[in-house]
Amino acid sequence: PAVVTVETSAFDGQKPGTSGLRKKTTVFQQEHYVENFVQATLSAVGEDVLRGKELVVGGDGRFYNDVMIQKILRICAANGVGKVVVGQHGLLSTPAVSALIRSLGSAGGFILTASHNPGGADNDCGIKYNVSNGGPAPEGVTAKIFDNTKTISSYKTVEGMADVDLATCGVTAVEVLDGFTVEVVDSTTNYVELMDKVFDLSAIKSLLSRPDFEFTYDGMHGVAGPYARRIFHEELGVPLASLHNCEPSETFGGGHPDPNLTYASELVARMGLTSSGAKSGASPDAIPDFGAAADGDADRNMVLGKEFFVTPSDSLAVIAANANCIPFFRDAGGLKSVARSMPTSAAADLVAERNSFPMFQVPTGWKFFGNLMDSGELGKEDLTPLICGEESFGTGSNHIREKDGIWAVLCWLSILAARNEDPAAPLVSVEDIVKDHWSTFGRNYYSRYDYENVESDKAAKVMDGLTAKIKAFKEQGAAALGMDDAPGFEISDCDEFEYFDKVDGSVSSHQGWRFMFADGSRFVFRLSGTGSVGATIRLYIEKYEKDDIDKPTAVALEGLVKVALDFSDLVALTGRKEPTVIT
Ligand code: VG1
Ligand code: CO
Repeated sequence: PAVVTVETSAFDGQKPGTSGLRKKTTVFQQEHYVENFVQATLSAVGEDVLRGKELVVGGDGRFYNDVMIQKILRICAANGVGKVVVGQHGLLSTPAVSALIRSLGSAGGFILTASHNPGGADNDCGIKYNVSNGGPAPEGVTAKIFDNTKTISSYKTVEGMADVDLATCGVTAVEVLDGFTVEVVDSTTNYVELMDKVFDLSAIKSLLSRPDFEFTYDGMHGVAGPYARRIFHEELGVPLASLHNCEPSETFGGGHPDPNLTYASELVARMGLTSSGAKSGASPDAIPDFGAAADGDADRNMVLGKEFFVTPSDSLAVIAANANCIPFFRDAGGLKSVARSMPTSAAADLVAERNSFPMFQVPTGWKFFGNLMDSGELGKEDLTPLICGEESFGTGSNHIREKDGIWAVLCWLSILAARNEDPAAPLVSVEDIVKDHWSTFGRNYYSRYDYENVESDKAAKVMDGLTAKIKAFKEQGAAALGMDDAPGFEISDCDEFEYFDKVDGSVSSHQGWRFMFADGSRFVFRLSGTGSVGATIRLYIEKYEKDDIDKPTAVALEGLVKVALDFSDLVALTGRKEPTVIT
């Protein structure tokens, strides 16, 4: 095999979004497309940093990942990388990559996933690059990658290098440059060892063996499946029949591997709910006590109780409030801080306030949490242990530098185990735990409306209108907003969210249009950064009630939703009467 330099020309639009580069599979299949992006990434990280070093590579098993992995191996070899560690069959979940980079001390890693976007020849592919702390490449690195993609004229690869067998664990050596090796490792072992350190698995096992507690999991045909089988079945004794869709599929079984009330419909129905979160009327006896699902790359989680949906924002708050049930936090002397993305509800803020620890609000996307977690190492105040989360079904902590779907489920099982220590007492349910939480802290009614695949120019019109309103408010006050026909809803402040990262001094602007009301309610508009066609508009709606905690969410938020839609003129400007998904 010989290193060769291949001439290429730049592709438009290779800009990493909220979480890596995501495009239609056919876009990735263009000649040189993957090579350009991978070379641009390695060049951005720097040959000096990578020479002789190790990288981790794996993905969620979607269509075309196998081809991309072999391309990455060749380009890494040609660029002087010393070793690449690959998950068996090319499979590694996003949290498992983060964990592997950290435990091996690797320089970084590539994750082949478009996460919750559907897969297959007609759907999406994606590539993410994570850095040596195990977290997504920060803004500085992704900006450099994008710059490189615009000027690239050649890339290095290896000619005559056979495809590496990814089916068998072991080391393959390739005679190229100073020697290059590929090690195929079991996809789950390292991650399972970490979970064993973070949690008291024997306490969880006792809970799961209670005859009155039934657990179910839906891997959504993504990469969560192998981890679920190893942990829930082999370690914790859950019968395989309770683990659904846990065989990774190139097309996610033709489904949309996004764990929410709409796309995880099979699990939602099994838990006795409809896609609006209402009870379906199924017989409670036949409904499991706990259900959860993951997205394609297993960093997201949805948690359900019997006939009960836990909103991700509430889940974050409940986990934070009960962190001492989990050895990882308890042994470190308890939680030190909480962080959430801006659109996530303020439920976690209330937990932080009561416990007098700091709360951080960052832009959407996991990369912003990493600096907070590493603040101690960066010479600032150590904020760990830290729990963080997003309204988009993402929760995690500083055990790694990504959100972690299976970890979140184990957190909930730990809390349930702690509340159900007496095997003879009646079961304390997921619903009981959340309702207790609300009665202590009040309830942040919360909902997100997604308008997917809106024509980009129409979406831009909606956002331009909101920008103009913010400007009018700043210059002339609330009277300029023309909200006289919405009595009781006076906007007390509005802005475009901007984040100043105290740890590295970077500033991220235009991170969402926020409209706040005097009673703490708010609505927020944002454009998604993970779609592959057109634009997705997200509308986030939140209303806090201290005592009135028993209403259906749709009822509690009805007025506010109407105000937000009228205010933005979204329906007229986009022609969309209904959102694609409500979560
Ligand atoms: C979405 C979510 C965001 C999440 C991101 C990546 O981004 O809103 O909270 O971090 O997906 O998650 P956006 O820009 O489409 O709103 V994943 O599991 O898709 O890597
Ligand atoms: Co994901």
